[in-house]
Amino acid sequence: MRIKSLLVSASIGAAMVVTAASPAFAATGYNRCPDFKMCVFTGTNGSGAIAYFSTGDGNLGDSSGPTGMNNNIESIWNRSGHTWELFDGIGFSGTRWESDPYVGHNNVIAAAANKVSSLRDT
Ligand SMILES: [Ca+2]
Repeated sequence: MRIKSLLVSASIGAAMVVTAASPAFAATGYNRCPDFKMCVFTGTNGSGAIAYFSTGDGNLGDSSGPTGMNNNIESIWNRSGHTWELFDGIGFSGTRWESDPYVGHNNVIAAAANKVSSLRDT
């Protein structure tokens, strides 16, 4: 009887692990952004593909770092704790926009939507 009892307990334990893991796979929108990162999204309101950075990327159009983000960012969440610069050109050139920390997530301003080609932590 003791062995049977232990098997039942183990079965319940396994089921609980599966349940607890499910929300992580169901993360959507802005909630995909890890702590302490600069997150960018291809769609508005945290939709579409996500990429996130610790220090930045001098050319979103090349194969180094995330791909598919060049001239394709529509919303951001700066969770880095630092101000970031975002640029229309590669190599931190051209029109420059700033992203302040601690202001939550937002769609980028219309002038910057689908324009950012490089970005960096200041
Ligand atoms: Ca650009």
